Amino acid sequence: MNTTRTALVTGITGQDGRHLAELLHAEGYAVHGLIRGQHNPRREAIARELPYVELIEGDLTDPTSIVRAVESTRPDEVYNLAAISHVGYSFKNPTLTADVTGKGVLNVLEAVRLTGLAETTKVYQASTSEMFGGLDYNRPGSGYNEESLFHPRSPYGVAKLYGHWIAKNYRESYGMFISCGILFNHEGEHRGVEFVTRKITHAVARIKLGLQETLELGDLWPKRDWGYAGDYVRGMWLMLQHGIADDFVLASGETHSIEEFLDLAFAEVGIEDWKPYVVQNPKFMRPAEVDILLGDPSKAERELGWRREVDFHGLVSRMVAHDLAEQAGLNGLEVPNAASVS
Ligand code: NAP
Ligand code: F7E
Repeated sequence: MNTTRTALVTGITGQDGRHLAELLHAEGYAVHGLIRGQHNPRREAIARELPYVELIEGDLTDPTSIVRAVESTRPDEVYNLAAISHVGYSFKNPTLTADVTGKGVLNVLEAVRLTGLAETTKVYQASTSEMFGGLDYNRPGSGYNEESLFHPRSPYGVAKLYGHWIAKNYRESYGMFISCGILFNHEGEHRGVEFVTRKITHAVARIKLGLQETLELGDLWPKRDWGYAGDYVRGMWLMLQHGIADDFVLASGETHSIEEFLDLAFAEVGIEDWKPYVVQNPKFMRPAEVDILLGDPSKAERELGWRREVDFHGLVSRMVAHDLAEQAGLNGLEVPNAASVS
């Protein structure tokens, strides 16, 4: 009898998809990854770096393709990570964001139901701290938890809130095992360069190597609760191994401003004063901002035994080291040591 467990991961080409595929493979799963588009530029990288992943074509906005993906793989676990996930982009493309990040969740849940797998297949839904919004009236001093009020501040946050509630509704209506991870920001070497942390570490590496002169950013005062993506995908997996389907916050329990991130990132390459290198550009500011996010992960720690291993300093340090090595390699340069500041 074949006892290998099967997982279907949407968003396989994204940051979390890559970390999660590694974890699931190490845990002995057969991993299937949903990939979209006629020619996805990330297909080759996935095939090279994650050769054990079976890629299956589909788009979250195309229900038929999702039914086909679920039917052909009959997964024990579905991890729905696919989304338009960039908050700034969601303001410019709100309809697409609603279709993918919101209604796409319904397409996944319906696919599981229509293929007769509602009683056996477990589903993870990627919910987000962006659903809270960081406003004074709903901001608890000890950090947002599973009971906190929602007040999303972007088309992305609103679409995610629909995904969150439709997932809970299917859990309650049909008894499906669907767990929602309310994850605070998590970053790492696979983070897209359009997100602020990787944009900074990528630029810091290039500035240190003499490949770039300045870094353009938006507002520097917002605060985020940042953790390492590798720690957070373990939490996703733990949610589906738990006895009960539920909602769980994953967070570091600390909050830091973008200025603090800049301090640490530039210090990693020996630059103590980053101000001459950073230019503020309104182009990167948003119509509505989430001022501060701080999460309280005590439920996940207590009930799932989840712990983060990488702290804020460790996160910045590993991202800068990765980008220095990558940029040096790409440009045929030596990796400099931090002390040799130009
Ligand atoms: P990401 O790097 O932006 O990856 C998003 C993935 O979604 C990509 O694989 C992308 O594929 C795929 N996708 C986009 N539109 C699609 C469509 N129409 N059909 C199928 N796939 C589509 O995001 P991430 O950081 O890994 O985050 C994973 C999930 O967690 C997302 O749902 C995100 O919203 C949520 N989340 C992230 C964080 C965080 O801090 N990272 C925190 C809370 C929640 P392409 O390569 O084809 O574009
Ligand atoms: O912005 C500010 C920006 O785009 C963080 C997604 O994974 O986490 C992420 O959403 C902060 C914001 O992440 C730039 O205004 C300044 O205050 O890195 P970000 P995010 O918006 O927090 C949540 C939890 C998700 O669920 C999302 O999917 O940084 N900021 N200057 C900038 N941000 C960007 N991207 N680029 C700038 O130049």
